[in-house]
Amino acid sequence: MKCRVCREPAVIDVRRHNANFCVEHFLEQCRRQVQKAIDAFDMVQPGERVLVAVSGGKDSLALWDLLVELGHRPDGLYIGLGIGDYSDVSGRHARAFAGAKGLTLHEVDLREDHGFDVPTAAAVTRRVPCSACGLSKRHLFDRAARQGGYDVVMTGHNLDDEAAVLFGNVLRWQTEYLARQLPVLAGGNGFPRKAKPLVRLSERETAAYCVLRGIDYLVDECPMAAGNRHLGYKEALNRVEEASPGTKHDFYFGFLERAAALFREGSGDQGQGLQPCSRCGAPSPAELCAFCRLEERVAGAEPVVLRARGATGRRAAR
Ligand code: Q46
Ligand code: ZN
Ligand code: ZN
Repeated sequence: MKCRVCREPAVIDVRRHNANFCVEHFLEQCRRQVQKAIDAFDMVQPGERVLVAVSGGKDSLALWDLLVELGHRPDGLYIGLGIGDYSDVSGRHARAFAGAKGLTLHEVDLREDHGFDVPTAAAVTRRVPCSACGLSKRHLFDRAARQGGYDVVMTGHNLDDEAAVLFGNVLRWQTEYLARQLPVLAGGNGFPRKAKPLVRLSERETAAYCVLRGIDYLVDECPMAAGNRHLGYKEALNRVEEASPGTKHDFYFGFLERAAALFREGSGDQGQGLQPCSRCGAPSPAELCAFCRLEERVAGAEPVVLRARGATGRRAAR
């Protein structure tokens, strides 16, 4: 197996590009794919301030590193979700990376700063954990960007993530979601621009990037992801990709090129017709925003403690 570029021994094959790469040229390929996504979708302009959503996993750390390599000076934001060891370890990876690179990492802790955590919110609301978790993350990233003067929030969603979400949205013809499933969402009305510069890289490639760059990341999946439909969609697409390399890419980028505009009419902007939340000031369709409603509902509830993978227990309220 030889590198496509230099013919030296290769360390990775990328079947969808029908190519093998040595370390140097694989890293170059990753940088090139991210730059291509940034340019194609106008994700960031020179001089703009970038905030990276950092979870401590491979995708967000690869993204942060790649942006620095490409000449940006992005800050990171880590949100402590209170998901047991998973959160403790992920926070350590995020801090270690920031410390080693001399980068600024902002932190918000749901339990300390807002009086609840994801397992408790899931128990109180009786909904899947990803629901309160996603709502909290969106709210807190938007708020950090607003308060910190950041122009764009970047997240580490990769090609596998986006293809799986698209697959789920198509299966149910969720046209509102399809209208907003873009690698970049314009900002405005109190919201920062949102961008996903890793859409041209697969999960396997972001993992390989971290290993080859010596970046330590949290390998474990979130213990609360069980039952998340997207995992099933990912597995299904992986089987198709295995039999026919390039399918995920064609599915996702074919959607962007040929179908996305059909769903988009009047829904490209975030937050039209919203008013400031009376409690936190975030743009909101109601007097209280969804995050403040969640916080009011969950704060003070008996905290749920994750004992082991997937198992939950309760501890006395503080
Ligand atoms: S952290 Fe949160 Fe994810 Fe865990 S609870 Fe779901 S959304 S799976 S990226
Ligand atoms: Zn090479
Ligand atoms: Zn609010």
